Amino acid sequence: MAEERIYEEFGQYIVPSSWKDKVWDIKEYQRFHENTIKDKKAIENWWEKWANKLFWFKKWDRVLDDSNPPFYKWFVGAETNLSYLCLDWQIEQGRKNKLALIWEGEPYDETVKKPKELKKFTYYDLYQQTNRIAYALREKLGVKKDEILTFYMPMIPELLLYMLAVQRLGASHSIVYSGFSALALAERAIAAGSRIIVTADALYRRGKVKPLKEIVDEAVNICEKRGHNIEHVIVVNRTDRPGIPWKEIKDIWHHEFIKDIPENARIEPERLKSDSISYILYTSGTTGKPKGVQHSIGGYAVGLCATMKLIFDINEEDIYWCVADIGWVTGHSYIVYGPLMTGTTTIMYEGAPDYPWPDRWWDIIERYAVTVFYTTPTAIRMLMKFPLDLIKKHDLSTLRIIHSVGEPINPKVFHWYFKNLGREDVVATSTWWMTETGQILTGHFPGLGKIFPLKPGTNGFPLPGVKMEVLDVDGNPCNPGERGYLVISTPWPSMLTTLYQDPERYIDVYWSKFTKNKQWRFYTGDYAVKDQDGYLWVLGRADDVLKVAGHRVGTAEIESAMLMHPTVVESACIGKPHKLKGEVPCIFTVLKQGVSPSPELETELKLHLRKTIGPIVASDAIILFVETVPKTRSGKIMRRLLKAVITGQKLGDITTLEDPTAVKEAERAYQYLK
Ligand code: 6R9
Repeated sequence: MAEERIYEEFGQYIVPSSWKDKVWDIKEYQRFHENTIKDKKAIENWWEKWANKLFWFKKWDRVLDDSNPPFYKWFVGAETNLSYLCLDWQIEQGRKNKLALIWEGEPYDETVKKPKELKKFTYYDLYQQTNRIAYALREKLGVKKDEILTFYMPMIPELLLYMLAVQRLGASHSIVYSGFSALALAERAIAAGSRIIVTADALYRRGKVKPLKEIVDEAVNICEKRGHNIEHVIVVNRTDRPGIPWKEIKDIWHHEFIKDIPENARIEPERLKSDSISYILYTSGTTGKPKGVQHSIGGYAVGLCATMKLIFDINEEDIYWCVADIGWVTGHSYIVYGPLMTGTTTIMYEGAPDYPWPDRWWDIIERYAVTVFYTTPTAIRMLMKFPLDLIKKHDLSTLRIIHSVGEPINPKVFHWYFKNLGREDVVATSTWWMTETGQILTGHFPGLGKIFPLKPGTNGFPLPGVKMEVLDVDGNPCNPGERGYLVISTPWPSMLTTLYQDPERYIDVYWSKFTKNKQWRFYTGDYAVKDQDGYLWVLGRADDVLKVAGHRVGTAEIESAMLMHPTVVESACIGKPHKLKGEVPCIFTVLKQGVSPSPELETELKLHLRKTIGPIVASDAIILFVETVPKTRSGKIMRRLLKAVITGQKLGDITTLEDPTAVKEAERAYQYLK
């Protein structure tokens, strides 16, 4: 369990060899940090310094408007454009011919063990191609400011190009991860009011061609049935797959779409107000309805610029690789916008960490001499099972920073990658943040020129300019070592501006739990501990949200998907610890009267989950058949008790439990599984 690992590792420090002379005393950092958050002026000064490093069509009148909390406004009165920052401004700074993006596709040439497709784009290439797409979107489909397009795409360069193209027009995107089902896609496209979906014919994954267009067609039908018209589907031809279903006029091939747009087509980037919408990204919460997290432009850019420098210490010569999928917030902020606006060479790859070879990642790091690497604990755990020789045969000595994100990192896993990837001479942290925060908020800050010692498994310290606290249920600060709820007590620039078209839910979900002394505090939904030295340890979600292989999914979403199956009357989902994926859904399922449990039904339900929620969540899900699930007398499912059953912990207080046999039932079902 998470708590155990804390005490096991308390007090162990590491300083990477080449940082020995640049070690910041922890107290010294804390004083520095304290100074950046001591009052509003200090916070504004800190962030204003970063804002001054970016390009603005018009500068701000005020750094932070906090007159209507929690609707904070950053860089009020300022105007900029993310596409301009990532392209035009880079060219103006002399990076026209600098490599901006390196992309590798999945298919490999078996004989030479090299990718069949490899594309390199300079900043100028990206600029040209983005302009052409923006031009086509505006002239042919009338895309304009304030409209939201939905993207359902593989990890191909066109995704990044379409992102930058809509930013140029002042429109926004909502990217739906390509592992999601047609239903999930349709619900998100309706919620965003999109009339255009951009997709591909299919994607490559572990040697297989997985159709996307058919899923989009299904989503378009669902939209239509619900009264929402998708006017156009733009399709990138990724795999040359024959027999793709096609509707003339509605469906448009990407290559046809831009064919007649001249190379030198130019779209003047819209001058956008700082708090205009850059994008929305749907994420899971504790109810079945996904939340449309809405991000700004100006504040978002400032938070990214600061963290690219502070956390990743990005310099002109760095080759930077973040292995995330762009469908995840990590890809938005740290594959596309952050790296490009800071003039970095960013790598993007299609496929899987261990396919076609288990050393694919190490091969890529070696071939491009990657210096800064951003990864996930799930992927590291998966790669740890292969023989070390696979790492040793590659020269990884260029790496100097290797951070992780997405879930807690076990100290053992940290040691493994620090030693085997990092030669014990890299700065490495588990950087904590969320879709809602837009930017990394904790870690180590090599960009300051000094680091405090690394402590395996921790999330380091909060970023300068940001106050984070661990509070007990009454809103009082916890003592060092005590578990509590993680809150963010000061606004930060890349913060979400609201939930799309749902300001009340925004207040309710994030700002209503900890309001002691009438202070506004953002509730993260995570459990955390600060240890006696002030290092932060985020332990995991405190609410009904799972992180399956780093992907965020609500138990309520899984339960409502189960209910859509005709044989299911009720279900209760909890997270079960899993060696590779961190956790997987374990679903206690009650069947309709007259329906008997069977291995066939179990398979069918898993297939159903795959279709409704998507393969990542469904593939290792456990379905347990029970007669009933434990509930309170008022009818609330007591997931806490199910969790206790599967982790072998004490049940705790069961006075509100209506029917004690429900726990016995769960125990029986779980025994059967074992
Ligand atoms: C960026 C991202 C957010 C949730 C968050 C927390 C977990 C993320 C973490 C971490 C421990 C880290 N989380 N990073 N937990 N250590 N370094 O993951 O966004 O998908 O919205 O998930 O992920 O539980 O609340 P998102």
